[in-house]
Amino acid sequence: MAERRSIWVLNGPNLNLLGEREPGIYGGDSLADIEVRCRETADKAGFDMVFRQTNHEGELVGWIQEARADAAGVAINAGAYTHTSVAVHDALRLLDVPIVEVHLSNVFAREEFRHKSFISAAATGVVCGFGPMSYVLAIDALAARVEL
Ligand code: CA2
Repeated sequence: MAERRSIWVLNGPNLNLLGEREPGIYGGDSLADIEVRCRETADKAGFDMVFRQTNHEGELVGWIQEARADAAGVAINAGAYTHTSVAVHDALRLLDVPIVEVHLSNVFAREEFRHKSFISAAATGVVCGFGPMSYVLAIDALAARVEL
């Protein structure tokens, strides 16, 4: 059987604390719960999954560079770096595969500083506001874009 390709899901700062605070904004699921749903979704679509979280901008940039050699598609919730990071933007620009920007919350219904994203201009598309389902929708969208 041919080796399966991988969808990468990369998560930025503070997302390791999901489920512990602010369930009204981010829902009650932990990141581990979300990972389970992502793995199920990718598996059904015929893909393996790389799922990671970091609180460090440089590590996130390093993982995006690593994804160039392996990923069939990348879903990224860069957390607060969404609104600040030219480095993450530049790294994403170097990817040749589809990219979906993901957010649990509807960033456009929140504070003004969350309306600006450095990720969107480098992404194929954006999913926000659906809680953990944003990740599922992003993976389905990537799978639809990628040839197995
Ligand atoms: O809605 C999203 O997914 C965000 O990317 C989440 C980021 C926020 O900075 C973006 O504007 C939108 C923040 C993640 C913080 O995670 C928390 C986890 C537990 C408790 C509080 C925040």
